[in-house]
Amino acid sequence: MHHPRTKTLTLVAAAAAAVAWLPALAPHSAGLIASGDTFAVGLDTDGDGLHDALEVRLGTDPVSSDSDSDGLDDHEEMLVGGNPLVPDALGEINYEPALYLDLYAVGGEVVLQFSAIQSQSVTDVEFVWATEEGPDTASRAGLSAFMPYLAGSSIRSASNSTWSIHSGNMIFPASTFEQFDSMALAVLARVDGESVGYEVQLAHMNNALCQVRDDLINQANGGNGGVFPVEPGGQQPTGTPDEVCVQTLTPTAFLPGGKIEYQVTDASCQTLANAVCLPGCSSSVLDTLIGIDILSLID
Ligand SMILES: [Ca+2]
Ligand SMILES: [Ca+2]
Ligand SMILES: [Ca+2]
Repeated sequence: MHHPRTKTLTLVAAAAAAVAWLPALAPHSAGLIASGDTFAVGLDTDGDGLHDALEVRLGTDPVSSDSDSDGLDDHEEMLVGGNPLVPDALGEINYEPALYLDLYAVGGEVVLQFSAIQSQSVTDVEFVWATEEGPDTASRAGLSAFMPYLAGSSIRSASNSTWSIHSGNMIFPASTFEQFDSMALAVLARVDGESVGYEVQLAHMNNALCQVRDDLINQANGGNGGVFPVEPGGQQPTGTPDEVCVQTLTPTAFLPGGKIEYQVTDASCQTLANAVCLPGCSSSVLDTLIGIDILSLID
């Protein structure tokens, strides 16, 4: 009989590891503006594990843990590859070791949420970082370098009772992310013995720090890529829940250092739930964005 081995995601700091690979914390010059009192760091109103600020950007309902009422909560759907806005058949969900990483900013802080779904173990967790300055900046650093930023962690059962979901949050000064035009951050781990990774790509658009996504959730609206301002409400304090630009991003060049040049070949804002259009969205057609595929840099 198979006895699953259970090992918690142990977040233990090695002694005083150097953090020199983290960018120096320059003065905050780019001016991420808090979007009012709508969002707070760490707020998860419906308790599904996804912070409110992430939910408005994904188009999921921040006050309903299961936006599409299919029995899988929104956070678990992001991990198992379901669509949190379209009912999925529970019996057809294929549970596999997986990681998920996402981030948002409120005021001067960037919150990084990372999660793993596992049946046996999560080991060898690492965060990896790359900037536009070249491939040698894809420093591979131990988890310990991030430990000063860890704000919390949790473990809960998945809908499939032999699986569990590990989550953690880290909080960084926004200035850490403001000094590069484009960068990428990834989490790597061995989950149930398999090496898995998940990355987020960041780029500036119209002076707003944005996350480049090729998986905009509400693809029923025709989106197949686009950007979210990292801060809900976008760069301007509009009083609106969030801003988004649904773009068709066409890779036009694969550059050294894992960099991918995309051209925006179409851009518009349709009715992504809870979001409004990023100012300048339609005029971003023919713009180029540089994304960095950090996972390609590290095999
Ligand atoms: Ca939530
Ligand atoms: Ca659901
Ligand atoms: Ca679903």
